[in-house]
Amino acid sequence: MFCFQCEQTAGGKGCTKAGVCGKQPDVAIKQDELTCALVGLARAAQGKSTGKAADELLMQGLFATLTNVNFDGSRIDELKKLVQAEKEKLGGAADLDPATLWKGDPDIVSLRSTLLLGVRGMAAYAWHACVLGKTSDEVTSWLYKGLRAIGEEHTVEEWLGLLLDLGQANLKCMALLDEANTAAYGHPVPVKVTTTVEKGPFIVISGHDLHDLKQLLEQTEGKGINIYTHGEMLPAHGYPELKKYPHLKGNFGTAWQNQQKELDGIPAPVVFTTNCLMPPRPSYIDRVFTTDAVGFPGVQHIPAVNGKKDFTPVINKALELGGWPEDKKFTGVNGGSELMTGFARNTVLGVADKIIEAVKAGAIKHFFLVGGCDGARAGRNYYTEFVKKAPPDTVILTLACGKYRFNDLNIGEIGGLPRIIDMGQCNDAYSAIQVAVALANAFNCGVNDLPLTLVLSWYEQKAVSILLTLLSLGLKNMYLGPTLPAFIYPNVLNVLVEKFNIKPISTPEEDLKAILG
Ligand code: FS2
Ligand code: SF4
Repeated sequence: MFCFQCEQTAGGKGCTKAGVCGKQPDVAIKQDELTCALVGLARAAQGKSTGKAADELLMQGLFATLTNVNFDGSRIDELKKLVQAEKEKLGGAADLDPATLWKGDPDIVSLRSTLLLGVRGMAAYAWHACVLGKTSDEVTSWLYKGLRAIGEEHTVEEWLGLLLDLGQANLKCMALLDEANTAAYGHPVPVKVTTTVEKGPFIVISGHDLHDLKQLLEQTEGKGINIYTHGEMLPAHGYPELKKYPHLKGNFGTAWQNQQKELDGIPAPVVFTTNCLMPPRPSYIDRVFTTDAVGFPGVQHIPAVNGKKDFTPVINKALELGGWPEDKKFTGVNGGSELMTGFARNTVLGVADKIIEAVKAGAIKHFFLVGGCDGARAGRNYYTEFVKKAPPDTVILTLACGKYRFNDLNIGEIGGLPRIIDMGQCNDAYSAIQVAVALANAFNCGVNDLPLTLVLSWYEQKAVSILLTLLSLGLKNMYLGPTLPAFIYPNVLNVLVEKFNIKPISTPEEDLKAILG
């Protein structure tokens, strides 16, 4: 096997014996075969109009290969068979040879891999929009185009062009998902979320899929079961059409890498709707359920039948386990017991006047977007320290699961706005981009001229697609950590440094000094 797609890859180079994530070599090889079959499907689709079945399979097949999504070899095989059947319907084409997927001239391998990983990330977002009935020909056809490109020869310049094109396509994809989420559930509003779990039966739901949460809320209504979000599901509390359910009570746990400790022994089932699933320990594997692209051998899967999911097995498990006999208090990683979320673009732009005024009056000197993924690496406390050490006249915008490092901190307010502004999940980077563009317009400058610095943390492939979007928008001077991606080889990194002045994070003190002068 060979896999170097995530931040925790072995030795910072690549997993070759087994995944640090727990992915077994046979599954890694099957995922490569699935990827190559998807390239075949994309080839067969060239110049033809594809149907819903092929398009959805393309998204699901790519989604299943993301880090911490599907560890179940039989499900990967099943997907591959379906892909091959769709390919034949389109007249057939040769698959890519799996032996060539990660091999060749190092610069080309680096560029091609970055494109593939970006396509994987974008497919996940496209799928979330798709389950809410929103698709875009432009977005879907870019997924086919990206996959075809992986099986073609290109010059370095052409690869770089493809990466930036993907960034633009992913911006459209995130816009589509934003439209899907807000059309279905309304615009998020600021909300305080408790970390206390009330006594009695409950269900924990993790991942990014709001549609799954909605179905679970409907099916548990009036059954005496409370629902708690976990990980990237936290921002769901801000959506009016989800928060209206009184049994959506709070948030349990912190970011994904802590799940094996946090889920051990809880008297409740846990549903994983997307990444990030870690191999469940024997002590709680019988309480874990997966849906959608997620899978793990021996874990019960809730399938979608015509888009509908029947969560009865999860509900029965919650009733059987019964929850805790008393309310149970938990805290975030810094000891706080309340998490604030719901500051998506509509809310922030709604107070844009106030923000602009505060900047003009000097009350806000600088904005930081401290966002991205969390992970297990010790160096990730950089982000906690960065937020703690940021001067009181600065505002921290945040999104994705990396925020669990600091989202329970109370670092005060400026002009009635909290200094930590949680804009949502990783895909809500779209919201942050909209806010940055609006601020740039208000100040009559470019986004790079704003008093705004992006301090990003990455872990998996959705972060890759977002990074490409930010580059395609011409954003410069971003800080990236905790380490640079293994698939960005030195020559490619040089290009990114030259063109975009991307910097690896150093220490919070040094970086703050360099940014604020
Ligand atoms: Fe976090 Fe994991 Fe959001 Fe990533 S929960 S690292 O998949 O997509 O962020
Ligand atoms: Fe290794 Fe990450 Fe790939 Fe898992 S997803 S096999 S940890 S590089």
